[in-house]
Amino acid sequence: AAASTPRVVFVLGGPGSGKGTQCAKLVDQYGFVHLSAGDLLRAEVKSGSPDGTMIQNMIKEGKIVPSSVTINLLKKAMATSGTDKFLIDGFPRNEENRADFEKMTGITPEFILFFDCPEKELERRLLGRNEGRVDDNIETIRKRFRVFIESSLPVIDYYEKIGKARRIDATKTRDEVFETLQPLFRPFLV
Ligand code: UP5
Ligand code: MG
Repeated sequence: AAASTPRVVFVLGGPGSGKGTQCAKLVDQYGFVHLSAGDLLRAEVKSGSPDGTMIQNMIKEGKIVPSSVTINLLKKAMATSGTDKFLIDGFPRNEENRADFEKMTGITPEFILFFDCPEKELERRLLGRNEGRVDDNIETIRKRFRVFIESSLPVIDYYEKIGKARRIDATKTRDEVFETLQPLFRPFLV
């Protein structure tokens, strides 16, 4: 059978806004495949790939890895997944990411989620997380916040303007946030 065009939802929001947490819940209930761009990049570092050192340095500085690297990882993960419903978490982070993904895959998202949360709460969550991430220290966290505001918010604005952004109040509890997602994802059950 001919492969159908994948259906993609981009899950965006500041560092620690709950993207990974909510994606895990959505996978269980709606049968999406969850692709975290950050997780794919961290796995690439671990695998000892030639790009590994560059990627690790970018993550430590809170900088955005060149589009082609991230998009190739996403494309490979999509191709081997065996499904056609994807939550792409933490990507696109800048205008280059957004435009290159469209060019390299031909895919435009169904909609994007924007997990909105003030920095004070994001900082509290990131410093409370204990997963040994090289970017969960106050110095890198401040850099990630700055990059989010300067590079990632304009991407969210772009989707706002074309009516594709769905703003979610991410300050609520995990279960409350998940409740607010239900009406948006119900159409994917059919
Ligand atoms: N938590 C979650 N929900 C909560 C709630 N409602 N109330 C209270 N606590 C809540 O959650 C963070 C923490 O908060 C957890 O402890 C959780 O239990 C708790 P999580 O779900 O992990 O939030 P998330 O938004 O996924 O945070 P994350 O730190 O993963 O976001 P980032 O966007 O910073 O990280 P990512 O992994 O996407 O990217 C890391 C780096 O990789 C980037 O800085 C960049 O250098 C690089 N990168 C690229 O270059 N390009 C890409 O395309 C992607 C990444
Ligand atoms: Mg995450």
